[in-house]
Amino acid sequence: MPPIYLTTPIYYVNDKPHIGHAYTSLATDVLARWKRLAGQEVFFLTGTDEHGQKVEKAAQDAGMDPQAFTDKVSQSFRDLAVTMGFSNDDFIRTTEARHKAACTALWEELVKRGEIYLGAYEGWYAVRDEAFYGPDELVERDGVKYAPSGAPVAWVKEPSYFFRLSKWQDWLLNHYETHPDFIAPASRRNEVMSFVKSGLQDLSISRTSFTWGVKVPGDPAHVMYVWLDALTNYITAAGYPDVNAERWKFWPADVHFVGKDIVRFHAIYWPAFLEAAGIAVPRRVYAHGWWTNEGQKISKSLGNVIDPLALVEEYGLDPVRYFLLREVPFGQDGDFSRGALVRRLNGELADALGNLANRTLSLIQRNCGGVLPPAAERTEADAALFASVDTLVAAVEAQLDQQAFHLALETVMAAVREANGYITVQAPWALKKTDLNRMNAVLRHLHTAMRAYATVLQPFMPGTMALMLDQLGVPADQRDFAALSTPLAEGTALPPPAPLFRKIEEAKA
Ligand code: ME8
Repeated sequence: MPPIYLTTPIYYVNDKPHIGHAYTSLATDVLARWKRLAGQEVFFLTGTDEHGQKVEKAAQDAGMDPQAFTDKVSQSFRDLAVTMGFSNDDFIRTTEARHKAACTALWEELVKRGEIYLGAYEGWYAVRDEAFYGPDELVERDGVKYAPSGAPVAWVKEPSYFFRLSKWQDWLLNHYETHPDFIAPASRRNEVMSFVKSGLQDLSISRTSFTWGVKVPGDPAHVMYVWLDALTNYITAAGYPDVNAERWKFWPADVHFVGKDIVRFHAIYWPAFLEAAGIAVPRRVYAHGWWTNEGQKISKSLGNVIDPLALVEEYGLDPVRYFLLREVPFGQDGDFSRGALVRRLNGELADALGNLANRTLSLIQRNCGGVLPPAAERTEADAALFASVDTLVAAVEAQLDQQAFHLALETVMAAVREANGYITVQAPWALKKTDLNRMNAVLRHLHTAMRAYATVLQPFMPGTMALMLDQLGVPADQRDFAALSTPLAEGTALPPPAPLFRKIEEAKA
């Protein structure tokens, strides 16, 4: 199986992480964990974007030297990764020497190929987005001009190097046509294509009005445009410019996970830079939607920023991980509501999944001496249960390969509901007196089903599913997808079950 490379955006260190940052990295983490369980070699990268005017200004506002400031804030993103259970293989910072070397090498390659020229930039710039905008994209309110993102823009005039982006317009359009999976979901693909069709201008890729960035080789009065610097992180971590590096085998990236706010940079500038430098372009850019908080835009000024650490503290890590990917179709905007989180936690995790495990495992304790009953024949009455169990890995994988995390979880939950129906109808507790063999068979079948559910849910809820697999007596080295085809040995001793999820009173939500 080919190795797989998954990335998150590298986050600006102008402020501490919030739920939006946790969300993108969580999705990436789930896919990375899934592919490892499927036996693939995975490289999962995240990190921080530390240069540019926005970060420089945040450091000044904090009265700190920019490097000391970025050291501090970058650490809070690393702490978030630990708290959220992210399994990233590397954490890149754009202030690292390896990254400056990669940016320098890429710049030199572009110069060598005649893709960069010196000129002067005159136009609108939004520091908050670190982006240039055309006059037709702006709206004016109270004498201030704003970008479509809501960020105020200012007029900038300075000498600048340019990248010949306009030259790549037709190549880009052809690439989108011939690689229909390159940008997802479809709404974003359409948006990007119509933007490119409307005409691309050459891109200003250096600045002279501040110094916090990677210096342009041979012209240190210029620092590189922060987006050229930032996007390069994805090849830095794979070893660029050393194409003999161990990690270069991972390039091109399989999926760049991003939010919809930064799709333009990833789906237009990035493939153009790479193609112009003779480097393979990534396979896919997936731009997910935007979270609001109880119906409101999340913003510092509204004081409604959701701190992922506080949420985890309150509800536990795995319910939060589950909720974020379950509640909202990946790719669409979604609203964060505590009530919705509590309903998912109580209804699906505690009641449907947790109770199923608890009931079945308690019966095995009481009626089977705490020992796994032997593998049993499947009867007609077991067919519906196994119809979903036997196809679960393939069905969930097909959805995850489309980044349809919500559908993947719906598939697992539909299977769990099937098992809940099965236990009610089969009523193994009543079989104790009437048909001991059938009771054993039903409990064994439920055990097999739950092993499958817990195995496929590991990427979403690693900690709790490890506990569930412990309770199911599944050895630690038999928890990948391939191991599902080998039944557990008859007579495996199962520990006494304990509740997997704690219900929350709705009133407290
Ligand atoms: O753009 N809902 O960094 P950034 C969902 N440094 N996702 C959200 C969100 C929300 N309300 N808020 C943020 C940058 N995100 C650049 C990226 S990559 C080479 C450079 C997530 O700190 C989402 O993934 O502004 C979004 O794209 C990203 O955080 C922006 O993070």
